[in-house]
Amino acid sequence: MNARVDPQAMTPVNLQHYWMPFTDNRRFKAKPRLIASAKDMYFTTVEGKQVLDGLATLWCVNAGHGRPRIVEAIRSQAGELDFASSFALGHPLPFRLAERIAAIAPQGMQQVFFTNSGSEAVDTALKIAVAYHRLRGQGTRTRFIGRERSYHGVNIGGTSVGGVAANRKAYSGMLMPGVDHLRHTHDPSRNAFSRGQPDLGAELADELESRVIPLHDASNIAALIVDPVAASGGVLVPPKGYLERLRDICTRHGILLIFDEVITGWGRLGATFAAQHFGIKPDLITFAKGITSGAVPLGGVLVRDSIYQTFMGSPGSGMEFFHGYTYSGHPLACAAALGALDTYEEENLFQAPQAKYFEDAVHSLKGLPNVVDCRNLGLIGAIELAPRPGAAGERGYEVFEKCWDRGVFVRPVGDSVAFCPPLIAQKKHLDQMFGTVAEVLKTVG
Ligand code: PXG
Repeated sequence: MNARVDPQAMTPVNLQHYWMPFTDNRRFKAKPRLIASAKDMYFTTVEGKQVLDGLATLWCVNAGHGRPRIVEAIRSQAGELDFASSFALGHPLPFRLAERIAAIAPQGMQQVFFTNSGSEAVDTALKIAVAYHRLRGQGTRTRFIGRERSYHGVNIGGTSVGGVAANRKAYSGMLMPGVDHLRHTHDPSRNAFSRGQPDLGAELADELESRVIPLHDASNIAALIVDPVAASGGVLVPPKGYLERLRDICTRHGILLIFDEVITGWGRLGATFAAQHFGIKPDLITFAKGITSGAVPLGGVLVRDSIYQTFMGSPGSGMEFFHGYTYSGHPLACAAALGALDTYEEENLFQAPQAKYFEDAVHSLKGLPNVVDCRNLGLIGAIELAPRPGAAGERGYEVFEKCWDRGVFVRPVGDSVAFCPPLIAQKKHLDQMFGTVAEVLKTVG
């Protein structure tokens, strides 16, 4: 509903008891930002203010808010079948959804395991990798390689392979053993203001073969996991040829390659998955977020057919994979996903129609105060600001707050500011978004 909210009609909200995730609770509760409703590209706050959603909320509302097919699918499913489990029982929806996903997934990756979130998808993919090697008589392959500044969710597996230092610090002693990390690919000294993929840095992939594999031995390594574009790490676009080299090295050493496509999936780069955009075949793809356009939690893992067949060919009878969530394949989530896929398809949204206009808009911010980098791919991008001496992150946060006050929502990532609008964004929305950011940058010292 896009109707203006009457603040008088709202019950006052007690902010005390909800412990908000990944939030500076004290700062937020001192100056709350509460959304009452949302439609298409805009939030309406409880005060009745319209705010343009420049981040698909949390990199997920790819079809925009309140889209009729998704809303209707959830409504009618709730009245038909609220819940049936998928543990040795079933209902048609996850089968239908998996078939639908298989039809648009990379060739040879036609099997889908459902979870409720991206974090669960990541931990599921890690387990599939280890169990797969074990079934093939390679039970020593239990180590994982991640990458600095990559984000793979908050469960123990994902935190361990993740490379965002702040997310790991408090949990250092409880993380999974046997994990190593590649260095990240961000190099503004060579690649600042690249449009699309940077030209330089493919050789950064080589340390996998020259340093990491020799250190642990390939026979002990299960998989490498990377997010093709590291989004919440600051929108780091991979250099040309880098992902291809990773694929090649993994193949030569029998190491599985996991693409974490929780953000890059579902049209963000102008294809269903980044794997298709880059023309690279990983062995496993994790997804979540955009599959339902954020309307109901749902995640999953797309699995290479031969990996699935290894499980199905395992000796004896009985369960092939000791893993699953109560709500794997939940009817409401599957219904929302089918509604979202209908919307994406009918409106050709996986082509990210405004990607070129978006690229020009991101790079139009070059030259404004403190802007030291602009980067983009598909419909995701960021600018990077020089940090204030002794106050890293403050400048980025100020831009975020001032944009919000002027009716545009963007996300600070340290001193970077990230942009990830819904795929339905039109030129006029991008004009409003980047016009506001430009105006704000001129006021931030
Ligand atoms: N992998 C990637 C690549 C993600 O971006 C997850 C896994 C975990 O998904 P769930 O559904 O468990 O949250 C994500 C999630 C941020 C931010 O600050 C980004 C995410 C989550 C929370 C905050 O940008 N991405």
